[in-house]
Amino acid sequence: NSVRMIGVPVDLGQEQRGVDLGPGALRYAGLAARLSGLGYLVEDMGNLPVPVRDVLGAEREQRYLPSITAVCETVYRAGASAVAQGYLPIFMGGDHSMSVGSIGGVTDEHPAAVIWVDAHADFNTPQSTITGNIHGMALAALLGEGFPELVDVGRPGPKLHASDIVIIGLRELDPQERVRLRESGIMAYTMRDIDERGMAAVAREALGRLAHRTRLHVSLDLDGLDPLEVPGVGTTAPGGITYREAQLLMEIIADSGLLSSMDIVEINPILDNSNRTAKIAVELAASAFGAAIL
Ligand code: DIR
Ligand code: MN
Ligand code: MN
Ligand code: MN
Repeated sequence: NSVRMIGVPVDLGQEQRGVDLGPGALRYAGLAARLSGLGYLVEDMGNLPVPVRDVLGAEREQRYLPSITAVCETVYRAGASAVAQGYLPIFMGGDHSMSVGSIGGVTDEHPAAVIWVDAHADFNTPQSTITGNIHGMALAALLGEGFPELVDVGRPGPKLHASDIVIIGLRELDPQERVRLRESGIMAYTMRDIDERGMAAVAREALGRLAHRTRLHVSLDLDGLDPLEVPGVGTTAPGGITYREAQLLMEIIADSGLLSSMDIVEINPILDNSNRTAKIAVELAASAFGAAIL
């Protein structure tokens, strides 16, 4: 089995500086060595080209939509070719806007289910958004809603059905986004569900709901975890998934044998404490790819 690491240093989907440093943080935290230690052949293809925000002044009022679209097109092609060549791609963000490209790309030939681990639903449209930030619109775009440029990245139209997705760790929604999510039919496991039922029950039920697909993409937004444990994220929401709960989720995902690709997004090393967030992300990726304690 071969893994291909794909760096996507995009910070244009949100306002904080530093999330473009995520791919380096994951490399320094030893992602490649950790996965090769599990027996995978690991190829790091480096970083995809991403425009630097400081030289995109004129695009600011468009929230960098043209550049984000161009980045997502590049990510799409990298993801589609990795899958076509038999690799399991790991997309290292960058902010969550890049998932429009990564999830589009990995579903280029064959559909996949998606587990979206996040404090947020990223289910805004240009009409429902409060911040205007495109990282808060990524999942909506994958379902065919919002900016047509993003909806049509890689191939025209929606990339996922509502029944292909579960969100885990949800705890912060904008008012209109909440209405949209409730009407979408997407299954979301909130922090209350995790508190009441436990992560094991939530993870197993989530996989059961996705059993109509034979491939699984995990989109891991580190702000889904509790900011006390992972301080290196731009939009913190208190009361998140603990490190142990996240480990259990990844271990249960590994047991399914379905994992075919992964995003690791929203790591901001500038806001972090000695690269702790990337180190935790590496441990979670290792578990998702089959590391077991015993
Ligand atoms: C908020 C925050 N719902 C927005 N979203 C974040 O900007 O649309 N997503 N932080 O990860
Ligand atoms: Mn997100
Ligand atoms: Mn988030
Ligand atoms: Mn975010």
